[in-house]
Amino acid sequence: MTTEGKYILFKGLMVPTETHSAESLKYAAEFQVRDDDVFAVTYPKSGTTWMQEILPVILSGGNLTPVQTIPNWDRVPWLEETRASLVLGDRPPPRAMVTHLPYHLMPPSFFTSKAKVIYVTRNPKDVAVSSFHFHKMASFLDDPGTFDQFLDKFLAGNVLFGKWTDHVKSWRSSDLGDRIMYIAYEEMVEDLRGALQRISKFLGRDLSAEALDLACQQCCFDGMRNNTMSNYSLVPADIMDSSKSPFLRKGVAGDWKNHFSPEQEARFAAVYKEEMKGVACKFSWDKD
Ligand code: PPS
Repeated sequence: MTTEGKYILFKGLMVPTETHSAESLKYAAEFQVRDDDVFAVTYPKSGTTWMQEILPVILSGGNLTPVQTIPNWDRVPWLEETRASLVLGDRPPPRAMVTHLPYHLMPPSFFTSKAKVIYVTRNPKDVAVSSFHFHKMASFLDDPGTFDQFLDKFLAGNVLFGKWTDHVKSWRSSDLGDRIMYIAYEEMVEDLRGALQRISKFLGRDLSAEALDLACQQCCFDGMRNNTMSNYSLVPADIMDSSKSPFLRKGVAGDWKNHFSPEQEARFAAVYKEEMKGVACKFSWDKD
């Protein structure tokens, strides 16, 4: 089912037709997950592209060639997007993928596999701000209107992949034991080297101090902004217009403070409080 041609509804979730099709969603639903597959799972605008840079470097023990020569969407494809079937077929293990799917929409083979998951969470207020700017620069998405109008849509879940709270809750209540590692975007901003070490340990990779230094230079915000394979400059301006807002826009924690009015903050807080009721885990932004 399509909404104004720009989106397909997948199990009630809006996904863009620019990068998804009925076939790609079927491919994801029937995907045969292998035990050595690695998934980075994110709600949109929470650090997906960042993980597309980090995973190949760590999984290869520090080899920077893949991230410097292969576009992010092919090097670590989205499971549900059209590129996946084209690039994953004959890829040797370990296969790294990203996905925005909520837990219950992962393919059946995922649940019986030993595939590892890194779930990246970001302050939802910063997610809303990042998404607002993304909607301005991406012609395949609806015009966001004013920030106030976009915030209403975001809180109602009338945005890509539905509500932030539903996504986060689905993965927090997953039953994956030590197959899943949780990390916050804010932790990665604060201490990238420490984050890379945590991720390496989780994936059973041991990077030398020198390899870690190089990985930090490659995966930091400026490193990625200068990497044509990761900064979306390969995408034509009529699809993604960086002059309106670069994809790698600010890369900071707390930019919401430059966008939210006190009234918007209160509106957001009321919805967040209600929908996160009963969620045991506390996030760093819960004290904001
Ligand atoms: S998408 O469309 O879902 O794939 O977007 P996603 O990649 O998840 O999120 C984009 C935001 O992540 C920021 N980003 C980074 N921040 C800090 N350091 C690094 N290395 C980095 N790489 C990506 C990117 O700038 C977007 O956030 P904003 O706040 O808009 O800058």
